[in-house]
Amino acid sequence: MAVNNSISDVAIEGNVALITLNSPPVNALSAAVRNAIYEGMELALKNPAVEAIVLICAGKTFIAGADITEFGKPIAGLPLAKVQECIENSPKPVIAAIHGTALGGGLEVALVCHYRVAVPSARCGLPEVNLGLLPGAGGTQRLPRIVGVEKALEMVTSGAHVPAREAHQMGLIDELVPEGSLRDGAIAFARRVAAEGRPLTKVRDMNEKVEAARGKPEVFAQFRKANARKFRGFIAPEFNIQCIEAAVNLPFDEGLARERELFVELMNGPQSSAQRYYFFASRQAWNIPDVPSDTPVIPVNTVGIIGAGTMGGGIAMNFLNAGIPVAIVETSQQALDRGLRTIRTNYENTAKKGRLSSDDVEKRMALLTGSLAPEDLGAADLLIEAVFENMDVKKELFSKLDRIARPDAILASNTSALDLNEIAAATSRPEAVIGLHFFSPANVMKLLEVVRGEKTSRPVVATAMQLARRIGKVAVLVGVCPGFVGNRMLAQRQREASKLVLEGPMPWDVDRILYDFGFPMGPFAMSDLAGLDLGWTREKSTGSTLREILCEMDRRGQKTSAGFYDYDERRTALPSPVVEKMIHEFAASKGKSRREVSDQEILERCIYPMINEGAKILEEGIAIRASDIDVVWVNGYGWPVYRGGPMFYGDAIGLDKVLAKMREFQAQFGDDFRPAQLLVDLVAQGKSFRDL
Ligand code: HSC
Repeated sequence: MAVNNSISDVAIEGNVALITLNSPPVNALSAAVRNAIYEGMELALKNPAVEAIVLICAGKTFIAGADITEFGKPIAGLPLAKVQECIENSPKPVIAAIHGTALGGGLEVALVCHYRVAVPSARCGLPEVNLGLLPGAGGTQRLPRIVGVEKALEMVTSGAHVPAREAHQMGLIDELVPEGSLRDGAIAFARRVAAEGRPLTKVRDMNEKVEAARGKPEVFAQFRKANARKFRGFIAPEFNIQCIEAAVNLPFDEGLARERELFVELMNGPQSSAQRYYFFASRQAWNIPDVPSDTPVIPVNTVGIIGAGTMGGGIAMNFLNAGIPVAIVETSQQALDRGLRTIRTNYENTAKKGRLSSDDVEKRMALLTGSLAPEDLGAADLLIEAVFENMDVKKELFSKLDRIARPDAILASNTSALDLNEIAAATSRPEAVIGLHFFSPANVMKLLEVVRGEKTSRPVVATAMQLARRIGKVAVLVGVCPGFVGNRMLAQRQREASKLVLEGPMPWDVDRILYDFGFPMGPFAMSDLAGLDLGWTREKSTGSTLREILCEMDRRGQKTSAGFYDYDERRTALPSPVVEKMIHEFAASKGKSRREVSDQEILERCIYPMINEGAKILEEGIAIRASDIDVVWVNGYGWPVYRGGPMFYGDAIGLDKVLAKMREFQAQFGDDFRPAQLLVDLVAQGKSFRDL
């Protein structure tokens, strides 16, 4: 007998009922899926021939969680809790058969099943924290009952996807079945459970592990302390911890009620709203309207990199990590040796931390070759230039690469600000030229700005985006303008920060406000880290900016233990009396009288011009959508994801308020604050960036 509708299929295989869910792309628990599970259960329970039930999914994954698109909308269909009760209280054993990922609500459904089997490639996790949430369907109460409090704390606050073998060792999975044999393996397991009359295990009744942790508040205190830096600014990790505490200290049903209460609070709060927005924004960024997914791509099997400096080396590591051979070219043997040595040292340091085997270090290094002859890059499919930022140098290099590279090769520049169209014009194949703006350190930072020149061909764009995915980057397609999206907006913040210290606040005041806002560090700490002498020379220094004066004083940033801050031997940044005095003198020499500037003004002066610049970027078509700008800022500049990104933040404040403040600042401080036409128009129409 078989019953099916478009979402699920119930097949009876002898004494086993197989409920197969089929709701692409990820079998999320939409109203239809919840209803389908319930109906499938009813059918299986009613059938006297059925002695055990298997819940399995078609497609690429087991249930990957609640349907996030339903959040914030009125509830339709059966509540998940009712579906879970039906499974957990079933008089016939229910077995979850897991492949792909059992995530969030998906794992919570598996946890109400009496047993769980999985293929080795499957992964389990409760990633709700990454959406600013907590597992709201009993996950925080059931997980610690199986894996213990420490592991549960780790899992719910990191959102990590635990591989099936590890989950099996933890007791989360009862049996691993061979890859590719999930259906048969699960049916065989179900038959055994039925034949042996194994108990209908309810995780909710397994109290041993939570009782063991009762009366030990220090476990939670230590966990909070150890992770304070990682959790800074986020609300969800703390709420997740409180739920595990509830699992330890309260009876199951009370713990469940506490979990639900905290879930609802998070769901209705601003952080989850921002993080859920970001989830979709980061996926949306891959869609390029005029470059559909069937656009032909150019095979990239080898990469050539020009420049073995910090940037070139970091870029090379991305490809080596993905198993793509890299040839790297430098101008002197010394620079080449240094570059290759740095790459090896980086890998060896990772190996020392246990995150890479020494075998893997050697495998990666074996894919790397160095040379002093650019001609050696003639066979590469993709050539990436990572030399210093000088237009003449880049143009000369590209014209040379044009002569060397294969006719079908892609020529990429890692420029962070220069005009890509001008660089492309130095070649006979501007359609093959693209910008790949990696962020430093290039082997660590997730963001890749893919810069589309006016002549870049669609296959070249499609190839760059696909390649970005292959090397694990978050790619955002941008157009050509000075600084592209990220650095162009950053310049606004830097300008205001520099102006502010001449008006009243000290660098550490400005930094504190931006740090408290959620950035990893403020603009002055960031400048100290990068080095104040980037592009500075003593010969050409005119002492006309704070930065130049600091460099002249040999305060060049962290590397000289002094910059805007003083640094102690542990690199702790300390407010500097020398700098304070120097700023007072400098401001006086410019005729600036100092005033009290409120924290609020510091924040608005730094952030609103960025939002405004984002609007100009959209107006000019440099970014495809406002959410792409947010993806750039979250991944490239440490914008706190719980604030969505600058454009989301602008919408959240209200664009009318941003505009009013920009006008007020314009009247007070001049045209640096001229509002973007798009901002003016959106406000006039009562719209937000999200409506675009
Ligand atoms: C949750 O489960 C809350 C629970 O605790 C229940 C609470 C009940 C509360 C009641 C109490 C009152 N929903 O990533 P991809 C889409 S929260 C909707 O590119 P991959 C995605 O947008 C959830 N859509 O694929 C994309 O759509 P597009 C916890 C979802 O192979 C497409 O699927 N779960 C969705 O690289 C493909 O996605 C998670 O956080 C969802 N849950 O990765 C897991 N998940 O094609 C979130 C995906 O139109 N998902 N989509 O762009 C993931 O991590 C990844 O998607 C996977 C697949 C690893 C599953």
